[in-house]
Amino acid sequence: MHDALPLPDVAILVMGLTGAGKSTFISRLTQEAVEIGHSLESCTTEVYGHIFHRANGQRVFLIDTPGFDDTHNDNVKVLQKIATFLCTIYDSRCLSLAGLIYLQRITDTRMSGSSLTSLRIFEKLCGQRNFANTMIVTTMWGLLQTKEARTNGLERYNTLMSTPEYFGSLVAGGARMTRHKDTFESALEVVEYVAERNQDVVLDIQREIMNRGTLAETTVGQFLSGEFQRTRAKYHRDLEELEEALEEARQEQDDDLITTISEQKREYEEKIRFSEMEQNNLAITYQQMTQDQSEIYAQRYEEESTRGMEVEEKSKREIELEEQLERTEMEHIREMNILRREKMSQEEVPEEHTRRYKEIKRRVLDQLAREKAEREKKGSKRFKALTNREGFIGIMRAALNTRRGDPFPEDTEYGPTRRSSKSGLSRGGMDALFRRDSEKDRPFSHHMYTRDHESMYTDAPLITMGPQRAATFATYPSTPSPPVEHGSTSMYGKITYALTTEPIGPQRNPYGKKHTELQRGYDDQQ
Ligand SMILES: Nc1nc2c(ncn2[C@@H]2O[C@H](COP(=O)(O)OP(=O)(O)O)[C@@H](O)[C@H]2O)c(=O)[nH]1
Ligand SMILES: [Mg+2]
Repeated sequence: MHDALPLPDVAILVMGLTGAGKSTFISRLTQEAVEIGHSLESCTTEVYGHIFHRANGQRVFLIDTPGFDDTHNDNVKVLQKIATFLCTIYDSRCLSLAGLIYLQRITDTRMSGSSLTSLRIFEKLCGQRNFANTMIVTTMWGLLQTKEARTNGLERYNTLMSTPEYFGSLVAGGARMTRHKDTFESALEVVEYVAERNQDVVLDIQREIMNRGTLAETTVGQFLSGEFQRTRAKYHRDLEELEEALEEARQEQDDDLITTISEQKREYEEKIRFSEMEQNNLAITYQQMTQDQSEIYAQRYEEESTRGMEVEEKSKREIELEEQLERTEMEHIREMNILRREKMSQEEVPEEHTRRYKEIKRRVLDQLAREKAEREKKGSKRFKALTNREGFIGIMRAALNTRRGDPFPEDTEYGPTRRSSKSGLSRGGMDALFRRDSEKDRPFSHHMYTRDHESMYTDAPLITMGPQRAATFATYPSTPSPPVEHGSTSMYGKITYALTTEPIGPQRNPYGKKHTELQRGYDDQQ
């Protein structure tokens, strides 16, 4: 009976500096060009989940992320995008994180400033207790072509692994390090290892942003704030020196020097302003981040749906042509029969008639062939548009939709809610689940399963559950499970709920009832 439960989708976060080989790694595995036909302008500027089907049928979303890079100075924006993704999946429980992959080029002869910043950001975002869920993957071994280069590469590999400032801390915390051979098999090995461990990772940033509200207040946010302040302090020191030099130049009345120094001063002042602006961007709340993103995903989803429909209209035209062909043939046979019945000799069957028939048939067949070719050209797109409903954009859109509005309202028709990191599904998420089922106008129950307690169900309303109640359910006697109508799974710590519309047990539709009634309904059952 547990077979009815499909293996839940999981996500693996892939991070690393720009150019570390993240997109390439993912495309080795999914064997598709990673800049594929979805409407994202570029995979390296957006977070995007590429689907990989494991041999056991489970879907793994490999989450390609934009890299942190000092040269572009938009680390805050990148962090916002990654944080939005992470917090959305955590809050809506639409995907759980099975683990993390961090990519590093072995060809880099030294760890640059941006390499170190990127690595520190990764560490802070994860939190120490997730180091063991990380796979560090070194890339570009193929570029080391001489024996000497390879020896040096291996030496660097060991240094990276043993130096605390580099990957040493991660490795000491239980991270594994490996060499990627830039093949499907090599990528598969890494991903299978992570997927098989299936750790249900909750990162520090996911937990923190729910508790603390803004990105600035998270560990990684504080780290970046510190970096901004350090950089600005340096700029201010440089400015003071420039100020002194300017004073000297003024005394010496050296106009050229005055101009040069003044320009430099303006440059530094500009840098300071920019750094302040960037740091201010960290003050964004989870709610603000998701609001922007949910609009983006809604738009992308629309675009993809429209494209899917266009292709379907084309095949309607094909059907029309096929019908026309059939009609022409029928017509021809009918006319032939009439002629025969009128006892005209075969020789006398007007050649004109047959010729006309053949001509029409050829014309329709030509058109049909063109339509088919056209459709085949677009065929893969149509497939994508349709699967995307179940794909990354569809899932994110649905998850973000449940995020609209205040995820932690003080008061709802179900009663007061408390803002708590342990509160499980947000109110918005619950509302969305309930509304979905009330639309179907069927009594429904909740099917619930956990990692430890494989399967059990109850029709007691999910909405009344607090952490303790969920724990009670987890020990509730198990009952044969109905087929799960999938689509809404949500996780609550270790506990995963799946919603089913199969009527089981005492039936009621609690949607719209008051919190207290639901509570009583559940308590009566006990
Ligand atoms: N030789 C070699 N080149 C690679 C490897 N991985 C990535 N590249 C190349 O490195 C460049 C950057 O890779 P990309 O996947 O776009 O990096 P991303 O920014 O981390 O997504 C591309 O030109 C890739 O073709 C690898 O394992 N070996
Ligand atoms: Mg990329």
